[in-house]
Amino acid sequence: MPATSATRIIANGRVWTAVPGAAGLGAAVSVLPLAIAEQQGRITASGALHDLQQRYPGAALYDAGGRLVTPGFIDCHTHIVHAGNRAAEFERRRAGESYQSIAQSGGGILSTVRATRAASLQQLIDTALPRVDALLAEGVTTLEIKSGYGLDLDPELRMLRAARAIADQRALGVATTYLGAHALPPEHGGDAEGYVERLCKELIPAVAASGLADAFDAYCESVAFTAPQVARIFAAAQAHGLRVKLHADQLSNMHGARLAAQHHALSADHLEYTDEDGVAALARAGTVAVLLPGAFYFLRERQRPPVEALRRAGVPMAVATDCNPGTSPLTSLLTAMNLAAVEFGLGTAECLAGVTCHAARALGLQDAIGTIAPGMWCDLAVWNVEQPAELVNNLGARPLHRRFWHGQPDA
Ligand code: DI6
Ligand code: FE
Repeated sequence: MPATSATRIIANGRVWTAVPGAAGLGAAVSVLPLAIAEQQGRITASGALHDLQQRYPGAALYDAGGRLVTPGFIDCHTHIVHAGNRAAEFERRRAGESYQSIAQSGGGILSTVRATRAASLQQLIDTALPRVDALLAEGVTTLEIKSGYGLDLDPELRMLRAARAIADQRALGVATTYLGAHALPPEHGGDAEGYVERLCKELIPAVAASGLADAFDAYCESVAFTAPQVARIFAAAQAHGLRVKLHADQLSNMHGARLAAQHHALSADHLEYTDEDGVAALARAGTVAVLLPGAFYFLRERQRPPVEALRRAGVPMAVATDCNPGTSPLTSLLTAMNLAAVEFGLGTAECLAGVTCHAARALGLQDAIGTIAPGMWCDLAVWNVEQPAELVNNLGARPLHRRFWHGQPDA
């Protein structure tokens, strides 16, 4: 490729990017004065402005004005496509009822299933877009979107189509996940084994064939599916070419982390009740631990994920919103970072890596997004802050100056 064909140089930034796998993420955050060259949406080089201008004469210049530049943020766990709302359940929980008891009385996930099944594709898109826009306004350039509130073939495909449509209508990347094992559909009358059988034989093959799902997810929990059931379901998903993720050990220790690791899952998410064995299994498998402090906060959970053990074992930790109508009605990744810092003790660099390189790994996209390096998509966030710590510290601030997706700045 001729060196003169760079389309843009992002100049005068103070750049933070993680070096995945590097030790000492919890230590000081270093920021380098760097220019970034971009061509056809991808980063081609970074270095001194003078050098890049010599290498790419005629490139357009974008002046970051000395601002902090980070990789675009990645929200790697959301249920942002859904219908209805569950504010009434929030009131019930505040009156003392538990999430589990609300779920067992037909509320919880199943209440969102009823609303989502009744919604059209257009309604699903229209209700999700304001939530998506709130994330974009905080520098998010890639979003994972799960299905799982349809629990039958047509409404699950509709949710996944809505997710793909959102990617067409906004400047962002969307990774879709078929959350086929979220809850037992009501029409199965308590017959979990029957639904597992149907998932393996009928639903997973059909969703995989649709090409609408990039990965598969399950909820391993007392209110959802047991570990042996998830093991069967994962085997079917993998046989159909889908990589797996797991909602693991959120409300109780179901040994979900171990199960996820056994299946070489991309990620195990939540992990409040994960024990040392589970942490060791994640480390061996290279599975990302996705921390979801929004759900922890809204459920007033007391048990914290084993962050120190994860850190010691070198398990990459990501941070996500878990945006969902029941346990985490949260559309702010910056707030999730703040909660991860305050409630779970993550450092600034851990929070930043958690929404960039480690979030990318949780989606299997670490070779394309999440760091600022040649060959990666030029997805960036330019911030009106002096130090990275402000992104974690300043709750409710609106620090984004500009977002770049695939090399293009937002208007
Ligand atoms: N993610 C989930 O999928 C479940 N909890 C969580 O953190 C249930 C979400 C819901 O109640 O709708
Ligand atoms: Fe979730």
